[in-house]
Amino acid sequence: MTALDEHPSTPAAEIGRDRRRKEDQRLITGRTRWTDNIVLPGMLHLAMVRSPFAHARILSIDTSAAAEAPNVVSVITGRDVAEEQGGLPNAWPITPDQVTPVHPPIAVDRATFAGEVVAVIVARSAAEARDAAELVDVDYEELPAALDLRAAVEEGAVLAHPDLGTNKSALWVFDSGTAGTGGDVESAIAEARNGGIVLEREYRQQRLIPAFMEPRSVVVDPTGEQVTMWSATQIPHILRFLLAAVTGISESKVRVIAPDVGGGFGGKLQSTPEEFITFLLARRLGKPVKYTETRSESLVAGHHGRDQWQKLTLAATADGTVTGLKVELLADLGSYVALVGGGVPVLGAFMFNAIYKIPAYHFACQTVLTNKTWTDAYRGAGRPEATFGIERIMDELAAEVGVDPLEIREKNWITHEEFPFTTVAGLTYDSGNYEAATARAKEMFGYDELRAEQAKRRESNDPVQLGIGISTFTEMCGLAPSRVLGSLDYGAGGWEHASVRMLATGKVEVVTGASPHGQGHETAFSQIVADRLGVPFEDVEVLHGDTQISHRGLDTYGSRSLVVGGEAVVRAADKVIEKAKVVAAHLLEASVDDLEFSGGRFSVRGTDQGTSIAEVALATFAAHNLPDGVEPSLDSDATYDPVNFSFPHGTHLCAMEIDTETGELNMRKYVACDDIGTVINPLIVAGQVHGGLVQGIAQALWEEAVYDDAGTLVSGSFVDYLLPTAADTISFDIDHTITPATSNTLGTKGVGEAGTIASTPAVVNAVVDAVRHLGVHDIQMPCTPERVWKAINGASAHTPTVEAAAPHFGDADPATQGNQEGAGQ
Ligand code: MCN
Repeated sequence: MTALDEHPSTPAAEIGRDRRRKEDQRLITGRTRWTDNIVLPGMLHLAMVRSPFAHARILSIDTSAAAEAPNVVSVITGRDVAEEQGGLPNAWPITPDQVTPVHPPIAVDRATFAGEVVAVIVARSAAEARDAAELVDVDYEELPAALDLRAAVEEGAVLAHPDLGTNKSALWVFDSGTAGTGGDVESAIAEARNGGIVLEREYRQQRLIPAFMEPRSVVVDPTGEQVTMWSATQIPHILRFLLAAVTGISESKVRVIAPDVGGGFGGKLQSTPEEFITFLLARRLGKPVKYTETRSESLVAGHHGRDQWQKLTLAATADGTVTGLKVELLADLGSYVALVGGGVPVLGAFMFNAIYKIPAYHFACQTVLTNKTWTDAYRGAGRPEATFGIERIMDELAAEVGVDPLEIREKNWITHEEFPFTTVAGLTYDSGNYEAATARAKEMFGYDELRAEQAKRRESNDPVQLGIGISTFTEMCGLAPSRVLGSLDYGAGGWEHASVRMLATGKVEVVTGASPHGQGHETAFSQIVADRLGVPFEDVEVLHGDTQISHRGLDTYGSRSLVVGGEAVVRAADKVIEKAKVVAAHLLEASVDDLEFSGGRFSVRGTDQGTSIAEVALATFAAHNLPDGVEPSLDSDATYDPVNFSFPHGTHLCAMEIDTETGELNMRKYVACDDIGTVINPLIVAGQVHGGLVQGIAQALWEEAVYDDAGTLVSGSFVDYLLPTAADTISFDIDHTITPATSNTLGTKGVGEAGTIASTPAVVNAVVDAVRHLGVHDIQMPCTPERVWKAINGASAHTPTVEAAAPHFGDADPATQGNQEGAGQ
């Protein structure tokens, strides 16, 4: 029995309702306060001097001209603060022997990527600080830079950190045979080589930049009893803990506030050098200090995401039943191991088996240090990469067997009767129905009609070919449970905290430890509480993002806020009802056992006697007539730590038209049928899915962080980094099937990353499907018209065979990635 069943007659008026977001009025009318809008008396401003070299020894820094510049208060180099600046934390050492370079906020002797801070100007205005930064004269000795991920692991490679003696940071391995969750993958492959199918494929996950709308900004005020930091961050609570842990200042003397935050996508799941520098200098100078990055700084020095080489070996029987999967990854960490950077591919380790019953599985990831911007979580973090790999190779398997890619998926997926299902990676999927989501997606897409059109175009040799891409994805989200995170050596837990405060007037304040930055928690959580307590939606206020208001929390990432934070809210609200029931029974002169609660009213069963929760709140506030020993407060807290992840899934279908003469791509249709359990706010969810889809499609078609041979980010502005706008996309068709999650009261699953995880392979599968009959089996992302054209023109017309599979991992020349004929650039 769920907690919802305990209040069966509670009207579910709000859950499932298309409420416009409460937050939007203040956001879109400019009546909010972004961090950069904060102005404090006597505030100083910072500008960063950043290394133009990917790898260089800092011989000397002449700050004299900058120090003389108008209104410059101070110029600081790494050497000036070497003793006190500490090192930036890595919260997820994925192996005990992980090689983790010390990460000083300001480089001291050596710059390790182009964009690293080497000196800081403090001035009375931001403009003056920036002008003075131009006057700092740094004498660098340029060093050889480790820039290519695959070259970096070879014998005798250039070292990103020569003192460490290696670029290999950690090797993380999961083996189903050893773990007892499945068989031995090598035996499965050996068996498949004998009459079955073995496919070897390499996929490149290009480097991406989480281009949030609001650049990162931080203000630190050290002038009060506490040091207060405002930061455009996703993680105010974690940041407060880290500031205290690194600097030794008592946590109680540090207050972190995340005001309205303009997007993050994982890019603000970080404790940044800039935050630590601002904190340090504000305390040193005893004055409020602000730093707001420029867009260029954001692109070059905010962390990047993805950047992997994946090698997959899939074993199957001749009819396409998968018997084993081996995954070998190289993951580029950049020049430091970021807060959770090393753990990102580990999250993917649990998702390569996806929705399929794979009897044997081996996963090995080598994380690698290079002289590039450090990488960390970017929307989906590990799971989009895994989903891409498996969904691409399932298409390859279908081509090899000669059946429709949906048929091969159906042959291998977990059927709805088989839930709960423990996978070969050791996770237990609690609920799902892949058949239902696929059937609905096919219907919306007009699958059979489009396949018929595709056949016709192929037959008539139409210059514009049609491709159909499929992605039947699942993901693990709702980051928690603490014990599981602990078993993976993650440095924190995954619980979430909430308080529900009944005000005297019957209005309600909800405090959540989840810290939204665009997700609409104020609206969705108000809907949950309005239903739970039977109060009007408008009467609920949701507070968050200030460690002094919300003293406990683990913030927002990993699509965790609803399934973990929302459940904490439900549990706190239920405690309010239990407390109020005691007072109501007293006021009604009835027994607690005779009371029922529905629609915000306690009534005595079988009578017309009753009182509203608002009346009980007022009576509790007055406290004139409470039962003996009952405290005059209905306020309640809950800290929730789930026992399992949440497993959203869905079927995404994409139709792409490809002009075979020019390589031009045109998305014709995109259908997403996601199962995210109970939907709290369909409008918010649609926004999340749309935004997620665009981000995933952008990886498939447009975005890439490109470095030149010297290690300079050449896609360092929005002119070169192709971030799409609404005008670049089509109108999506979305719908939902619902199999409630069993891990939370409301039956919800997360949605914040689903669109991004699912869409990339759907699009690339569609692109490849359009030209597969021309002999192409892969095109490296982003699938630009040039790459598509080259793949078509360099390819012979035959279908890839087992023998002609992709080059062996580690030996492949990046220039020939794309298909076995080496034309997919
Ligand atoms: N929701 C719902 N019903 C569901 C599931 C979710 O109504 N069954 C609502 C939730 O109440 C919440 C929103 O959808 O308002 C997203 O919920 P959830 O899936 O819990 O995700 P989080 O709130 O934890 O958000 C994190 C997720 C991640 S990891 C990234 S990255 C991301 C994303 O959200 N970054 C975003 N969405 C973003 N949206 C915006 N605008 N900006 C970002 O930076």
